[in-house]
Amino acid sequence: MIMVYLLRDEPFGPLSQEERAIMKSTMKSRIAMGAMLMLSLSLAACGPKKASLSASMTEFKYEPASWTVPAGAEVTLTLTNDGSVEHEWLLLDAGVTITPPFDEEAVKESILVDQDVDAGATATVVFTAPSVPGEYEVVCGVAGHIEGGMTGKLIVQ
Ligand SMILES: [Cu+2]
Repeated sequence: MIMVYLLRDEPFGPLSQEERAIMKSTMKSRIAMGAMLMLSLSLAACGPKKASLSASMTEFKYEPASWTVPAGAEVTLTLTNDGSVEHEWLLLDAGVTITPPFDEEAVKESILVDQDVDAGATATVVFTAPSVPGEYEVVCGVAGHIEGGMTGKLIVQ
């Protein structure tokens, strides 16, 4: 009402029916535009975060051996096996740590990501990072490799 009065030639005169109608439709379109702007901003803010990680695998380590990702991010992990035997990148659920020897059957419910890579090969795996921040253990499940030191950690922030 105040804005319309200020725009009028006769600032303090009464509003005609036509002026009321114009004011009403202007308000409506402004509200619609505002709602659309807020929607597009919230969509941009809520889109999935993305992270790209990589690791080289050799006997018996990951390089690097720790990776950091935002919670819930869509992660693209590229694994290159620069060693001479098969290696794996297994991500374990929160609170799960492995005491060798590795028994895959015993922890299979807790394996979030399981990627094997043949010697000399490269593999890419896409997964969703855990939604709960924390440190998640990564191990190579090939017999004897954890004992050899082939472990890492995924840090979720
Ligand atoms: Cu290995």
